[in-house]
Amino acid sequence: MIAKSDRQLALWNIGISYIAFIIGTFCGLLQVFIRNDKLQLPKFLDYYQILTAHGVLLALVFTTFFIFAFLIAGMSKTLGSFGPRVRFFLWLGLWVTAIGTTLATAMIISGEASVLYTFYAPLKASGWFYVGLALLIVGTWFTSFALLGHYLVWKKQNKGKFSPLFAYMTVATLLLWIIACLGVVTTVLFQYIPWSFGWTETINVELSRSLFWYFGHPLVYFWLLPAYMAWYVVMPKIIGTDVFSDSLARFSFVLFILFSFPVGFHHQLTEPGIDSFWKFLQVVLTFMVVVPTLMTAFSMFATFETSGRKKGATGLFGWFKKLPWKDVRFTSLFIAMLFFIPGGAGGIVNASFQLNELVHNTLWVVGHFHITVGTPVAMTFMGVTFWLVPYLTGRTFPKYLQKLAHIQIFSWAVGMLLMSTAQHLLGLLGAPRRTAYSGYNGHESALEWFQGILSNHVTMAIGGTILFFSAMLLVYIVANLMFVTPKAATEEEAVEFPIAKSDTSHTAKLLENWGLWVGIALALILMAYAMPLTEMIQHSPPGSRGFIT
Ligand code: HAS
Ligand code: CU
Repeated sequence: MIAKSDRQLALWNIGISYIAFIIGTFCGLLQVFIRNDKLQLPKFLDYYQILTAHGVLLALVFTTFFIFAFLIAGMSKTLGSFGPRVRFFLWLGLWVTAIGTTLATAMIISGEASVLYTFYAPLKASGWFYVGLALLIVGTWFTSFALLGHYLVWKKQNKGKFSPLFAYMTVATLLLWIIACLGVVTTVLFQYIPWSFGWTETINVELSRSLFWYFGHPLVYFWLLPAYMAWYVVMPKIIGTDVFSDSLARFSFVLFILFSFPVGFHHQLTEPGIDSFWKFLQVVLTFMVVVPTLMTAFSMFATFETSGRKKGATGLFGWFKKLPWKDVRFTSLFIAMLFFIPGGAGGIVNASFQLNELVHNTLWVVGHFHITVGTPVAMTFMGVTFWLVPYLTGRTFPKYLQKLAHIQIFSWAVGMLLMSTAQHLLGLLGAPRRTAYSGYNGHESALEWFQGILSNHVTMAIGGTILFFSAMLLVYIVANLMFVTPKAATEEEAVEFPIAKSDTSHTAKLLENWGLWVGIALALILMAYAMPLTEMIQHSPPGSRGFIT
């Protein structure tokens, strides 16, 4: 069991993440109904406001706080408890992030920041929204540097040793986050804040979007990598085996540091002002960043098979039956992985220069991110919640709650399957995203426009409703694990933090040479971005004064 103060830090982070989850999922429910023309919002709310709250609270706030809770608990678990200085900065980071979040959310709720979670210029929010975002990032930096400091102290005390796999992966994730934030911090501080407070009249739109996506793509891997940590480090322990290959796991994380950045243009393929050569280069590099995911998929199947064979499985697929299907910690992660197969495949479609023309700015993309971040990542976090919260509170996870957890996981899967399939199909048929009204094509409303069984806004709404039910069930489970279930009286009752053994005897020393990997990453960033960003500044058209919805 880790130190009490470390547990409190992690619990506060989880608590805030689930508050954001409650509000965010409620806005999601409103969303599918507005899309369906079934609901008139009260006068003081509008579509873009709700959509902004949904995206910011779930994609940015829920994920970030949950991720830091997981990393904090795991770093304390694998490297020992935090010293006073590290602990101070972890608390400071928590509060600064929370204040930034509150400020940004207040601006959204008061209708001063209906700019969606990508806050694309020329949409303009109140300056305080951007200040809130800046504080949010600064807060996460305090936390990130504190955790890196904790790692450095451990390194000093354990000269020549490999860091435990969990800590290694944490460092990789934090480096990715810090380098990614440089882009968004630059645009928020030097473009959005001066513009929104009226110190400058106009904004260079293309530059702001490019700096955003320089951040926005690695952001999706900042969500994904902690889920991969659970897959690589936690999953083998749950199914009774060791990490399949320590060096493969570490190398896949290194590849994410290298290739997550020089690819942001794959979100801007339809935008003018970027020479197609640079788009093409970044599209090619996007296909490079698929490699570490395929390595992960290989490694996972190998883990399942090794575990199954240990338990006596024979034949090609005999191991499948030996997996612990009744253990919700396993089932949640397994379903999460399954969703990533179509999710990632859709990503390949998006990233293909020509196919992107068809799907860009349609509901297809919304379908894509609900089966990447909305299921593989989110469901992995749910699976982690089921043991992390009772581990931190010292409470039990009784059988009846485990049953509910199974229902929660399955209902999320069913809801998401319906909603995202409908979204993908509607997108292919041309239903736009990021817009309240989709009744064009000669029809009065979207209801007349799409009449298929799956290509239907009603199917999407049914899926969304099931998801909301599932989300509330999850909140009920979390509240119980935090405050209600009995404290574990014996060792057996206590819930563990599952960490699998990882054999470092064949791992290359080079893998922990962070300077080298960050250096190569920076070189790739320069190669992909230096020229096009310079061109955007030199040949910028007159900037935009902005629009307020
Ligand atoms: Fe994405 C848009 C490309 C992964 C999240 N993505 C988004 C947005 C979000 C997001 C939030 O290139 C919307 C942003 C916005 O609001 O505008 N994405 C990719 C690619 C990958 C990818 C190439 N995305 C993710 C992950 C996310 C995420 C992960 C969150 C966690 N994405 C794009 C592109 C766009 C985009 C374009 C812009 C679209 C536009 O026009 O706006 C890759 O990382 C995916 C790699 C994964 C795989 C799948 C793994 C395969 C496995 C199969 C092995 C299994 C086997 C067994 C062989 C390639 C595991 C077979 C079994 C059977 C049952 C058949
Ligand atoms: Cu991307």
